[in-house]
Amino acid sequence: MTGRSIETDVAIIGAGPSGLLLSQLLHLEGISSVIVERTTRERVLGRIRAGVLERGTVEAMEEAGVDARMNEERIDHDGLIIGFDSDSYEIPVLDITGHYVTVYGQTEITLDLVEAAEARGQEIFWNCPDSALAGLTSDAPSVQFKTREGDTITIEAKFVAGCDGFHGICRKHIPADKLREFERTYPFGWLGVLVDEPPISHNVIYKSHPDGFSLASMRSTTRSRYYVQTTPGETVDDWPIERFWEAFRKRMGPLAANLTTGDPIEMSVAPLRSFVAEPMVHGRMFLAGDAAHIVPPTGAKGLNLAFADVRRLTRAFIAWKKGDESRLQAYSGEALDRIWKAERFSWYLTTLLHQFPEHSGFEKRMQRADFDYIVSSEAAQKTIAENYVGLDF
Ligand code: FAS
Ligand code: PHB
Repeated sequence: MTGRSIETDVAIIGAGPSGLLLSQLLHLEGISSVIVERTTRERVLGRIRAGVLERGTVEAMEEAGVDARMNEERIDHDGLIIGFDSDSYEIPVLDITGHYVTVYGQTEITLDLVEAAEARGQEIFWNCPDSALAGLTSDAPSVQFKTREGDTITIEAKFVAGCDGFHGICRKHIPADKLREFERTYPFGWLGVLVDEPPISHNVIYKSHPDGFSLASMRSTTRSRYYVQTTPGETVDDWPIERFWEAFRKRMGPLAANLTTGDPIEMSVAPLRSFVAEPMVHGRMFLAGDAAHIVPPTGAKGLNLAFADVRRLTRAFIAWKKGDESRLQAYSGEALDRIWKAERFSWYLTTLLHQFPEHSGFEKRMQRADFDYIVSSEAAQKTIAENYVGLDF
């Protein structure tokens, strides 16, 4: 067994979209970084998650110089469809805001960023689950871990970026007397199916039904991504694909008239929660992405929030390199201001469209009245549209 030290500007914990984008943007500014990832390259690249990108996320990919494939394969959406029982309405997002939302899977984004990292010779330590952070409130924070070969690596950094997701270690290094956590766990999950069949709609459909919520999205013109609301504790094993198609078809109603079913490429259940940790900084450690916040995927905000954090943190590091630490000091407060607004939007759409076991007839009427108000009000549609394309960065 041997040991060695590596000096770098930023030690990045996590090679998900946040860590990979941060490393790429810093590299373009001459700021060095080293990435430590708990799991394998294959597992990171095999994850199937988000699909809808805000304009800011598209800009981030362009800033990072990794937008070539995205611009070949992207699908731009000019609206979103909200449905209730047998009614539906298409909110003309492009007409209202002047912006599209873009469909390009997170799986592809992660691959684009990993390939860019490897092309530039970026140091990524894969399969290193036991990082130890030290000196976070000093001028010389460090990260120590063992490689899969058993070598001990110590990263001597100027900063640590906690990009290690909801289940990571970085947030847990914020002292309990300084950390404030806010959480809402929803009484349902989402079962997602990826299938190589043409999507039923040109725009994303968000559909409420007495049996439960369902969503129709896509990854391309030949690959669809569908979801149904599930009850707590249900797993993929409770949902043979025939049960999924029956529920999806019933909940979508006439909107699924042109549905073609098939065997899934992937099926997975995700719990739904809203979560925010404050502050997103401790000494010289900064949190970005799911390490600091989680949204229910109803608003398609998770990945987009992560990229907004990373863009903001990058600009703060660029200022630091020029001798100005004020942006780093402002990072947490400014990021949280936008995060809470996205939490609100995601919570609002989730509450509007899902079946809650505790809801009485009154709450169900409130949901329907909210839908009817949206259909009848340009102001209500503008509110949804401007949040869906992404609030100003
Ligand atoms: P990630 O969780 O993606 O990445 C964190 C990385 O850190 C992981 O690779 C992890 O292995 C690593 N890590 C953890 N602990 C570590 C340690 N101790 N040391 C080193 N590395 C460590 N968002 C949407 O907008 N729409 C969706 O439909 C959607 N669906 C989702 C479904 C699921 C099941 C999940 C979990 C999330 C979903 N999201 C969705 C949100 C998701 O896209 C996140 O917002 C996005 O992955 C955030 O990226 P990161 O912040 O990089 O976190
Ligand atoms: C997806 O395409 O996976 C998707 C789209 C919209 C959402 C959530 C997920 O709100």
